[in-house]
Amino acid sequence: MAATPGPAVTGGAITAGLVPLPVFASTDDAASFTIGSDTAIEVGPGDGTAAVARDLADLLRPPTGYALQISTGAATSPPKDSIDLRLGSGNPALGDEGYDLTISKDGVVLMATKVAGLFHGVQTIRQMLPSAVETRAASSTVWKLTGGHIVDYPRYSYRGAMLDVSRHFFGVPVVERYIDELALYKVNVLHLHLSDDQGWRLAIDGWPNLTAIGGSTEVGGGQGGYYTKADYTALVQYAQARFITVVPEIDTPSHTNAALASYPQLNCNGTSPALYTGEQVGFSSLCVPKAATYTFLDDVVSELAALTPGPYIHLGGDEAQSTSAADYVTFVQKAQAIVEAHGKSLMGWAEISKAKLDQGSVAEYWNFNDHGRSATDAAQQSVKVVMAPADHAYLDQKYDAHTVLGLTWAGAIEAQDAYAWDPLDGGRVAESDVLGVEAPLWSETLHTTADLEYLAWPRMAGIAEIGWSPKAERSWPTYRTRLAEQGPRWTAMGINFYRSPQVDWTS
Ligand code: TNX
Repeated sequence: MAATPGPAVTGGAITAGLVPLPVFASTDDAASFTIGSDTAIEVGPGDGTAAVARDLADLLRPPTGYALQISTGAATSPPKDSIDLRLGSGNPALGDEGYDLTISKDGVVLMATKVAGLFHGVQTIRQMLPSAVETRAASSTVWKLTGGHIVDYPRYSYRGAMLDVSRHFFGVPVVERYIDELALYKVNVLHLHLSDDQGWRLAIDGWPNLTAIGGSTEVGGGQGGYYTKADYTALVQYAQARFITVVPEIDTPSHTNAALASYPQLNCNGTSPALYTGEQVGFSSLCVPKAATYTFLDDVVSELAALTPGPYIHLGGDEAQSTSAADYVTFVQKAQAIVEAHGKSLMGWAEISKAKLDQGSVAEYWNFNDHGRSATDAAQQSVKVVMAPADHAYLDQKYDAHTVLGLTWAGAIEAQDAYAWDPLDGGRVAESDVLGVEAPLWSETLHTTADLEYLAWPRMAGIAEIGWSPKAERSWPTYRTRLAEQGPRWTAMGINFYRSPQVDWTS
């Protein structure tokens, strides 16, 4: 059975519950495989492969009641009542994150070039199983997988979710839960917005007031909070185990009131402002001419770089309305040099393209009111762009006029609005300029996990598919039916998702 270009998006049973849509898929209606108590998980050699096999066994154990045995070493070929996970398919198209999945009556063979591909392939298997697989209680479901073949790999290497933990603080367990949810949709970046006017959320050695003062409140005047270095490291590792890279953001030179309130020397007049718990921003700025500013930034970036295995340090750069244009450019170039001196690349909101950027820096486009100008400016400097246009990708905007949570400045964003766009729309940038996509979830109006989930799902799934699936294969009508299948899955996972009236949820 050969893989045919383009999945059977409407009738192909194998893709019916899959988000994101795979690159190639073919259904074999005559074949299916049912996981039973005797099914073995066989795992080939390679660092990290056994951990993915354990993830699969751990997922299956509670709902199936089966303690599936994992055997290492040579896989039986062809499989015999087994799920085989192995590295080395020989197909270069798979790249670092792709996988090749075959389901026949005898079993499942999942192959990938890298362990990340095996992990993503397991997420596909997960979505092909009945939604009861997500419950933690045993059920008598038949654990049947549709037969067929999938060859799959991402369009973009950066498929991000941003979470604002500054406006309202979210502790480690809340973020870990979100990481688990994101992994199911093959999202591979978690961008943490760790500081803003309303709160500083990461302990930095030598600068204790950042958290003691700057972390002590949040929007609305609540108690705030912050991550210790151990907390942050735990998040980084939790994400890493799910093939998600953390991109930490310290927003500068504006959005810095929490830092300015913590240390008077960071202010041009040497005096700290009061803490701020409102929602309006754009009034604060680090003191660009002062040496103390760069001592501070260097210490912060140095610690962030040491704690962060990923390649990017995000230094914000948005809405610097209280920084002069000349100071802004000076600041971004100094900040870029500091990040590079610590072995990382600068990422920033696309306003940073006003400065001279180095290749390897990344601009994140959000402000659709500039009609793509800032993205184009970045691309013209040979800087890659992450597309997060606020009118499609901002998960903090209301779904419609009745949504209680969220803001409205970028317009209402329904499930279809979050999905039916493409990074290349408007011709702002070329495909080769685009590193990927991201969906930011700002937290001015969010307090709980339930709030966060309500705004994230289903829209986050749409952005995840835009980042992964081939442009030519995507369409709202077919996505809509696959999205509907996520409803029972999210219910089984206890996710408080928004039941968009645009989708015929299957329950
Ligand atoms: C704009 S987008 C901001 C954030 C707000 C958000 C609310 C961007 C780079 N800055 O400070 O939280 O709007 O939607």
